[in-house]
Amino acid sequence: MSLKISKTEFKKDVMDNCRRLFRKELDEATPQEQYQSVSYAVKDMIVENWIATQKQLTKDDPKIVYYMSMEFLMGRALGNNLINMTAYEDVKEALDELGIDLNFVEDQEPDPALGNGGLGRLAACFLDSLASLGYAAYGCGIRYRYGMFKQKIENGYQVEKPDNWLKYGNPFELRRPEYAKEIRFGGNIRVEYDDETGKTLFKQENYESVLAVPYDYPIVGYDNNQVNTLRIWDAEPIVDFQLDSFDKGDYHKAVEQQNLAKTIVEVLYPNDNHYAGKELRLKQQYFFVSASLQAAVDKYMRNHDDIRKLYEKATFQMNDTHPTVAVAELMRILLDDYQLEWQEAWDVTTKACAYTNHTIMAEALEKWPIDLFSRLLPRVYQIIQEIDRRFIIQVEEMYPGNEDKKRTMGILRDGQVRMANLAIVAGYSVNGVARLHTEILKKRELKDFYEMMPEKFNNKTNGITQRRFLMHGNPLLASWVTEKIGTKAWATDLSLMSGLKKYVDDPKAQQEFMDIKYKNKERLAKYILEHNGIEVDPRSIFDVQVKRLHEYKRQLLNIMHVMYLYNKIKEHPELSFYPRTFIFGAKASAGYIRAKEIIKLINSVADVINNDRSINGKIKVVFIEDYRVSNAEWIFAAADVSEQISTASKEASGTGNMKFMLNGAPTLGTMDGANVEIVEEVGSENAFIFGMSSDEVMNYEKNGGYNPYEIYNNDADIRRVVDQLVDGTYADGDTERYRDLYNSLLNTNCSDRADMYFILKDFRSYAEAQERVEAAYKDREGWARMALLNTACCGKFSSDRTIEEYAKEIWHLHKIKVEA
Ligand code: Z15
Repeated sequence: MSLKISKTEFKKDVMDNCRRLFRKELDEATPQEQYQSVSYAVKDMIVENWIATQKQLTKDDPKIVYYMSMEFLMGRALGNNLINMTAYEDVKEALDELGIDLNFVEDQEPDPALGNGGLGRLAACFLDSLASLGYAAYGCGIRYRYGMFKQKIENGYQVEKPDNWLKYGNPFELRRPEYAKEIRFGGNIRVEYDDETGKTLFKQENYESVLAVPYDYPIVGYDNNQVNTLRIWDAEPIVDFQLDSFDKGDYHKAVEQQNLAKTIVEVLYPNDNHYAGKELRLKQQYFFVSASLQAAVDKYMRNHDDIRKLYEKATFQMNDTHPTVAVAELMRILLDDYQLEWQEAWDVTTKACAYTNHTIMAEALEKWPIDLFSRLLPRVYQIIQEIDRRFIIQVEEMYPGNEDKKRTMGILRDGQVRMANLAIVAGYSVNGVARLHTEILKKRELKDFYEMMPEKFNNKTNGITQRRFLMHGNPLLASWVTEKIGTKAWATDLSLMSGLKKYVDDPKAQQEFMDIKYKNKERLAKYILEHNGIEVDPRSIFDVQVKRLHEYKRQLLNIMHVMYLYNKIKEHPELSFYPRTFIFGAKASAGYIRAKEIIKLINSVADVINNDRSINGKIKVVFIEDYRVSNAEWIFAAADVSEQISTASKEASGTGNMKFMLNGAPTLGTMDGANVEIVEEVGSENAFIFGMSSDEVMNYEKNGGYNPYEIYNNDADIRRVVDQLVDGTYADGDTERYRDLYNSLLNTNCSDRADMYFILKDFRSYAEAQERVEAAYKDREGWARMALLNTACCGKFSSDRTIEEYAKEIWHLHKIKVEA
């Protein structure tokens, strides 16, 4: 497609925008104003295709998937849109002619960060693939006023700053007040009997309500004229809108509703893999779910007449348990607004809702206290009671007298509403996100459900979009791949990367590949110098762990291994050691104290080691501030080693692992999540695998853990590192600063199990794997071959493959074709 209009016209659009919006010539405009002027010109081009897509949808009337998610971690839109419009080069040239650097302009866009980590970024990759593959899809979510916090590192500690991403407005969004919906909270339900129809009516009274107003964002498909929609909801107070007449002029109520509207979409909860049980969070969930379902049902009813067949044209994918109140809300709409009988409504709901599980971490499971839930959502709660009642009867029929089954599978138990159980009972599909994860769900976590309804369970191994994480993030490697395999078609068919296999032993190709890696390392080194003031050597091994900070992901294992290496170099300066740069990037949830201690530890170790002239720069440690989608693109491109070292069984899939692989960084990791499948694709000789297996971990857990003192007492190197947490080495003599971390490993004064995440248990095995990395890196051809093979074997991990599987096996969608 490339640029739809001439370069001259595009330039004129940009200049006109600048005049109209800011009353300035381009060269007088601030960088932010330039960014806006360019983005509005790009949006104008997108809008043509957006309209064409809507027309095509009306014409074809295909089944639509609604991807319901509390999080969409989109990252910057401008560059990505240009890539998918195949207009990136043309626009770059046009701007060059105006004396403007596209990269600089891109850098002015705040990262839309309406997500925490893996789950939110997965949703964003899925939207990209859905549009690129020609499927009709809406993303449904919340337009948080503040997204994921900005991370500052002050004196080694994480400090959170608000992310005011809408400060200058967003050129790509479109407010759609005509589709606003009313959302009701609280109050009571009055039961009315309608003499005429003989039906029982449920009327909510004394409720508070807000107006949900949608904002649409274009999701540009790759080179196919298709533009899908991400619809995220803002909350506004209802001014005189359907307020019962006696409420009119009720000042208190007006203020209340104003406050509710303001607070509800104020901020994204910064927890990843952790449930906090806050009432406001439940309000957020119901708010966007109810609005999205009302909109979907309205849309359907505009050109169909039988609500009983809704499932033929709409399917709702619930991204984790966060939107699973959808099940009951859809029932409510069908029962109360459309007057269906229970069985009819249930039939529609259970054919339209599907659930993805993303974790087995117990602390992530959503279980709402019944009193809170029923107070906030009285009618929805009644419906859940009825779903549970009927389900328990079914369980009793299948397993007469078996109380255990009811205890594990019941929805309402111990004063709680268990959202996962609700999703499984009502969903027609339950999927895990990597093969190992799905097996663990079937064999352990959800065993009883699997035995009762095996047909619902399936696996969909995660994937990532090569458009953002190779084409945009690593343009050098992208062009090289195109040249080598002789086609750009890998942009929508990543399996073509296997065409690189014939070059893995070709010295020239190896050299070119490593030269590109080197250039990307220089680019990152420059970024690190500018942002951290630390000088790193691009010739050293870039060993990278970037992901949310969580104990199960074991950043602590990584940094303790750095401490171990440092001890070794200090003690044996004569030993050969290949220079390494250990790069970390991670946000800790604001209230996760231990995670924050680990960030401080990493920065303290960095301080000590980076300033020790005696080790000749053999080790550098860098903590990249504010790890986010935009700098992630550069980090993956520059990585030599991909650290994927979670305690086996804990990381459901991981997706960073795939982004590293795509960019030619071998995995140093445990047999966890999708690592298992990465190793299967690339071969175990092209990865560095270590540590306990998931079965070993789960067996220890069953038996109450292990005794870390056996390791502490018998391994002097490990003991020394553990002791250094409390001897002041990395705390200016303070022996207490890391006492909690020390305790977490050895269990003095600690409520948890000792070393819950098996850090000491896996330490030796990890250190040995790290030695294998060093040896392998020293063999330059061997390393080039291995790195190249990782890129060559990454085909399976495109989100295009994942989405094709969802579309065929769960959603049953057909493609549309949008003409230019
Ligand atoms: C999150 O980022 C993930 C799971 C969750 O339950 C929540 Cl609340 C947040 C992650 C998994 O930890 C990760 O392994 C997986 O790759 C990702 O979801 C996408 O499936």
